[in-house]
Amino acid sequence: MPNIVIVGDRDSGKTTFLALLYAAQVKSGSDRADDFRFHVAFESLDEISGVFQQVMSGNFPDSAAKEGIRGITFHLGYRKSGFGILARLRSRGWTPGAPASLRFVLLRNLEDEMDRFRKGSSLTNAMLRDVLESDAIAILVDGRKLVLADEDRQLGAMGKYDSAVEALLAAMQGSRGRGSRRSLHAIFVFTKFDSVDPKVLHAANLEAAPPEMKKTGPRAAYADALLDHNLPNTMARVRARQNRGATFTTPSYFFSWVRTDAASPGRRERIRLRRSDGGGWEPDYSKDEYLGLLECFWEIARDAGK
Ligand SMILES: Nc1nc2c(ncn2[C@@H]2O[C@H](COP(=O)(O)OP(=O)(O)OP(=O)(O)O)[C@@H](O)[C@H]2O)c(=O)[nH]1
Ligand SMILES: [Mg+2]
Repeated sequence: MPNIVIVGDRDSGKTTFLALLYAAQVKSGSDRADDFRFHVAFESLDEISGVFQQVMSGNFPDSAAKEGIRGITFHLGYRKSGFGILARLRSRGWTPGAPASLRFVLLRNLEDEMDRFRKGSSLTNAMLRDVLESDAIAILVDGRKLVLADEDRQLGAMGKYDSAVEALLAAMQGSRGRGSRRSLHAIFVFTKFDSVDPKVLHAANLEAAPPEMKKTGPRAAYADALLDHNLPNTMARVRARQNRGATFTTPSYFFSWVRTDAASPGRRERIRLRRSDGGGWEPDYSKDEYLGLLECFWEIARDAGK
């Protein structure tokens, strides 16, 4: 089964991201439920449905829900090749086929994990073995922690995160061994993009919103302008041609945001709700980005299954 590892710093929006991914998936499958199968592994079912219910009612995951989720299995129905989910939603043309499974492994405490790995006492952790053998890595980048100046990055959380991610990528490549033909995919997901510092975007000469998904060139340039500065070691690793070990394919980029209502005395910040297409309410979030991301996962599952 193809594995995708999801990494993110503490408080970077990991749980919210998984809940919104689940929401996008449930939603896109609801009109043709039989074609689009989605399951969550038994051990994480409670947690994922808990956080799902929370975001569906406008709450960020609470601290009780934050701790549980570690691994999630999606079973994905296949679409006809060249027929994306966005097109499918428009036209309703959907070819049922054998479902593929995709397992997500959520790696938290990345820095501690990589410290241990560097000291050689790793792989006692079964999770880390799954991680090293993954086909893809989704790297969450906290939009609120993006900075302008090099000193800020080195002193702040981003610098440490950058080294930890870079170390993990190196380990994933190394564990593939020489001449491995399976490709490695890197997917960058900017979280909390609704609250990225406008000064940071301005300094990088960027618009407030990223170019739309189908404009892959400008979109990559937009993301790279932020990533090259904030995750320089990670980006160098992703781009490097390897003479041994696996090489990364061209990265994909997605942007996650929600609309919020500010906290008031006695009330936490809330996710704003909007009417959904099929009636009812859903969180006001970057749904197209999540559908694009699901599509990207499908492609990885399909390639890995070949
Ligand atoms: N404005 C805004 N805030 C967000 C967004 N996503 C997460 N947050 C805020 O970030 C907090 C942490 O989000 P979580 O999803 O719990 O983050 P996490 O990485 O799972 O946190 P830990 O499991 O504690 O490491 C939330 O309580 C929100 O306050 C977003 O898209 N927009
Ligand atoms: Mg969490």
